Amino acid sequence: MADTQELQRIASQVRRDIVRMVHAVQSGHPGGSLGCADFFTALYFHVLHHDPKRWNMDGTGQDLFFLSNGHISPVWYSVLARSGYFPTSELSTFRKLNSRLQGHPTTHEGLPGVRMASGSLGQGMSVAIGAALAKKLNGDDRLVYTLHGDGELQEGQIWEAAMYAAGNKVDNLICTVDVNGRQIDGDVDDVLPLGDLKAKWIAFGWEVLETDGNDMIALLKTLEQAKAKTGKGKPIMILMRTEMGQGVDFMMNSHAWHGIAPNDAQLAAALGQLEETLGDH
Ligand SMILES: Cc1ncc(C[n+]2csc(CCOP(=O)(O)OP(=O)(O)O)c2C)c(N)n1
Ligand SMILES: [Mg+2]
Repeated sequence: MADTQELQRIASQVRRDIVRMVHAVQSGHPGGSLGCADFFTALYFHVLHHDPKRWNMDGTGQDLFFLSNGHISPVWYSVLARSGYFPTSELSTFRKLNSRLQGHPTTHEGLPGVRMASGSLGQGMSVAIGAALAKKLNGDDRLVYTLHGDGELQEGQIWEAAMYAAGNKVDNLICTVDVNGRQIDGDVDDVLPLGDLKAKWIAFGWEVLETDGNDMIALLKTLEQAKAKTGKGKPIMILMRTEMGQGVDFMMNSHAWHGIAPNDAQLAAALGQLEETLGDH
């Protein structure tokens, strides 16, 4: 397991991977990816019980992760490659024809680490609940994790799933939300306000934790607390405050970089702010 300093160094390389991947094909979603780089690094390099070398679709005996906001695939692909699911050289095929690294993840290409197609928002929690219930039926005590966007929470299916999970005591499930306050067209508060998210999840019967999703120490602590709350009859929700574009100054403080690619000069400026720690792909 990596320590905090090592995790921060990995996250810096993951951020470099993200901007380089999106720049190379001039398409993709850097904003949410950069904001979630610390979470993905913590999850894959410290929290998950997983064995990339023995990856299989069922994941019996391993923790599972489902990315519900599939548009932030660059951060996931980088972390999957950096943790050994496939060669980092494959990151340069992102969004190309016939690549296993499609803009929105799919299972069709058989990319190790991906167990669900996503991109159409709102579906991941339902899939994760099914997987969590299957683990219970199989006597498998490993956990199921998800990530959702805050804009994604405007999907009705999320709240059906939320009711179902609490009503059926799916307590081996840790869901997380990237609360960056932004979505594709603007600030969440301007598009469709979510109100008091903590109160909403509590009212739906969930155990709720809040953290700073760009503070590695806080993240690790909260993920540990979440794990300690499993098996007690309630599903768990972690609301993570993040900054869209975190780590690249001109990509922060607005929704502008939700889904656009940097040009050559912007790439150079971004890379100047992100230390190369593990070697570029
Ligand atoms: C069902 C569905 N409706 C609309 C979209 C289009 N869409 C893609 S990303 C996005 C914004 C989602 O906001 P959020 O989850 O907060 O992601 P962020 O912008 O923070 O990365 C939308 C509406 C979609 N992918 N799926
Ligand atoms: Mg958002």
